[in-house]
Amino acid sequence: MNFCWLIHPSILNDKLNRRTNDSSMYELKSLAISINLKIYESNIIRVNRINPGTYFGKGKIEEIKQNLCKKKIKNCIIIINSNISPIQQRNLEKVWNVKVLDRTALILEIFGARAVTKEGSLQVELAHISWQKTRLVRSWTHLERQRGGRGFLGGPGELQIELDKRHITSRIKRIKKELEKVRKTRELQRNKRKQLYPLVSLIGYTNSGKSTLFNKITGATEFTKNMVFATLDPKHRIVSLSRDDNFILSDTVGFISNLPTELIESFKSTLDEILYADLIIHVRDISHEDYYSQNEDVQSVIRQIFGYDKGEMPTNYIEVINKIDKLQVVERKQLNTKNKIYLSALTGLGINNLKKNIFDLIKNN
Ligand SMILES: Nc1nc2c(ncn2[C@@H]2O[C@H](COP(=O)(O)OP(=O)(O)OP(=O)(O)O)[C@@H](O)[C@H]2O)c(=O)[nH]1
Ligand SMILES: [Mg+2]
Repeated sequence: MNFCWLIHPSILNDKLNRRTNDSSMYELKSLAISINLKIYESNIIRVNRINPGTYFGKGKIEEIKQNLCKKKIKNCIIIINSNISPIQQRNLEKVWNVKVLDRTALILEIFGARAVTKEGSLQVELAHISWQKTRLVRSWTHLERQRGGRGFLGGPGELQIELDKRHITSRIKRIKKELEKVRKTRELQRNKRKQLYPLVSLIGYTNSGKSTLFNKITGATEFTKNMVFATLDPKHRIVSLSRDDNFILSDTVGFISNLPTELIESFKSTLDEILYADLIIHVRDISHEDYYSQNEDVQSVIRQIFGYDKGEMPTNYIEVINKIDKLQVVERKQLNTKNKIYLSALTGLGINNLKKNIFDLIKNN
């Protein structure tokens, strides 16, 4: 069992962060738990100014060191909910004498643990080594070994990438080539499916209920769990209303705030599901404290995929407002419109209405 110590830096005047410290910490905890890390300690630390060499100030670093020494914690990983530079990472590891990971490394690790198919594994590896490469550039002369990402949990024989930049570049090239093949096959399959039936893609923040909705609509039994990034590879199923009314529903990978750009880049073939969909359904969790900021995060990834400017959204896009069973009955304002449907994927409340809407929308497309 690996222990971790979670630190959420609350940065003074951080205008980009729309979440409360508590909800950021809650999310960080669910990320750590999702790869079986046992949380030893969690702190929200105020950071007035980011120190370029060590991220935190001297006092804080010393305080954490004392705490680590006092409790004789050895196999502990400190996870910082921000992006830290390789130099900051190295310096902190030196003082604390434990492994230090940042948010991107943790997300890459989770994706690595979830990858099942060859395509999924290739995509994760590409994301990981692309990220490693950017870190090599910045501290090439200092870093003898690269760590983080895949396999940091492993004991002896753990998979550490020790390739130099040249090797990484050629590996990136090879993976891209392989992924391009997969992408072409996928494109062929998609075209075949498209000739058959329209494609409807479910997207949304991780844990918003996409797979639960997918199962409810299709009768499938895909893995759903109160766990971030439960789904990595897209799944497809045909949904029929009548002989002439059919569509293909796809369930995709969930999004998260500050998703590493390397992941978005690497998951291109998976994200094509969204790009080529006849209808995009954004599944939102209305019971979540960050309901609004999650929406902004998802919309910003969609814009990135489509290459759109701020404020612009695809026209074939609707929202499903999920988990209304968690609201008080009086709160369940059933303000269904053509583009916004309130339902509960868990209980099935409102599902038939959604199905009907999907058929109407794709018919009039
Ligand atoms: N109460 C309630 N819980 C729901 C509802 N829909 C989904 N859930 C729960 O939310 C959790 C996440 O559901 P998933 O369907 O796995 O979510 P997802 O969006 O596929 O998550 P990722 O694959 O991680 O992106 C599970 O515990 C579900 O049981 C709902 O309508 N009501
Ligand atoms: Mg899922």
